[in-house]
Amino acid sequence: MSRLIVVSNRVNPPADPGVATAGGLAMALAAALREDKGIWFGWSGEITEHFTGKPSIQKVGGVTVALVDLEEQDRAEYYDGYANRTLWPLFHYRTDLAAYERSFNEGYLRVNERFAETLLPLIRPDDLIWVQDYHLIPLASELRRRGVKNRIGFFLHTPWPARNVFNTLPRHLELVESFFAYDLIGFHTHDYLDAFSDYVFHEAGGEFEYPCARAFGRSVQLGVFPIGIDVDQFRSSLASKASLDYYERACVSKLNRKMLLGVDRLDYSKGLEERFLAYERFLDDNPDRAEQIFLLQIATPSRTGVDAYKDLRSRLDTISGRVNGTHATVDWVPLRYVNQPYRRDELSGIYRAADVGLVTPLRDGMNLVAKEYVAAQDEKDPGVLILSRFAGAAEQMKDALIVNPLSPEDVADAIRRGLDMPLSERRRRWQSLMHGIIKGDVTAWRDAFVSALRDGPGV
Ligand code: ADQ
Repeated sequence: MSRLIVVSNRVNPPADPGVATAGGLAMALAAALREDKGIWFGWSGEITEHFTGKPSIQKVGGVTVALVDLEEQDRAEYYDGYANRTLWPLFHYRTDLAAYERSFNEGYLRVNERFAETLLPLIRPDDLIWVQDYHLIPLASELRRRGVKNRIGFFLHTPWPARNVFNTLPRHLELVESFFAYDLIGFHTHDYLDAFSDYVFHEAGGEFEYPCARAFGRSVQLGVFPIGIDVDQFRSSLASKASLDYYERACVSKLNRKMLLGVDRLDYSKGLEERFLAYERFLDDNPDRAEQIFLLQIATPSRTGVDAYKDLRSRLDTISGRVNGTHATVDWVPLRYVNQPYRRDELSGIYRAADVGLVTPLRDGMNLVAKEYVAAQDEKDPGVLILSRFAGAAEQMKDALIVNPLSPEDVADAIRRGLDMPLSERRRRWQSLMHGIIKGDVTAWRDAFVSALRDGPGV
């Protein structure tokens, strides 16, 4: 039986597979690797003076992980540079924030070569290789250059942007050409797949005949594999002590008010600023709701070394200060803005206590918070999900209240509708959303991708 080799920028199998603090993605990949006796390969997060090309191999939670250290220049150019300051903003339509520096591109290609070099001796002839995300797009072409004939798949966790956004990237054609060294490319949504094939047709002179794109004299299979959450693990975490404690703390602190909830990494793609402004608009326009509601926004800082993230944080501090300064009373804080990180089992209790989940990214590959919010609800009295049309999740979660996050009025209307929604409608919408979440859980996602990679397009 073939082994699975997962390659990602960072490697994070849960140390204890029974504890529900790790992400669903890490749990699902780790489970597959344990079953297949596979390997999870990636950057250790450590910096070394001189790159050695020798991985350190260890077992974590029953999974074999192979880690490689990088040099400081690699971290600066590949990770902070091309991944976080070029591709991330570009793939989220923020060309205004994208830095197009040649050294970043050189660092990106160098690290992909280094990954290939270090991984090569670990590969057996019938292994399946599954590469995760935008950090490692050129990895397959580097492996092919070194003679690897194995089936290699790639999954993109972010959106794939429209052609006229993507082609603002210098050397965009080269990056797309490197995709054609894969056997299979997976996207979260049809929209991203269409945008990719549109690029192949118009910019690369290729063609797309379902399920294969052809260009550069090669062919690659494309597929839509919407990621889900680990529903069973998530639902069972609701019975944990941490979850019950946080549920109770949140309920007690509500003081019979309705709670709106946002949970995000502090990232400009998540639409936090626009969400605060929409909430401010709601408070301005609905003075009769004062003291009856509050918004709890949990936004844990990420990529704190990048200027755009520091700027965002200071703008959010300003808006939240203004909202509370204008609207708060002696015993009511309308916006509770929290930067502290929470564990997943703690979060599940907080989700359950929320009457409205506000998930309004400006762009998001999928957005798992939307699915976790729904999965955490009490089926007898579920809350309402407000979801941005620009999250990949909106392609599946049509029974959420779908909004345009750029329109404060649109979001404010949905808040009003969510707060007033009758129980029968909340239950009907929740049942339909929950059905989709169970059917498309993270195991279904992983199995669908791995079988498609193993079996090929069958044409
Ligand atoms: P992220 O951008 O990190 O992931 P998302 O899918 O929303 O976005 O969250 C991933 C996980 O992080 C969730 O399990 C969530 O519980 C957790 N998380 C988010 N904010 C948190 C917080 N403040 N505190 C604690 N935990 C938090 C990328 C893409 C997404 C895509 C995923 C998976 O950007 O679009 O859905 O990968 O493919």
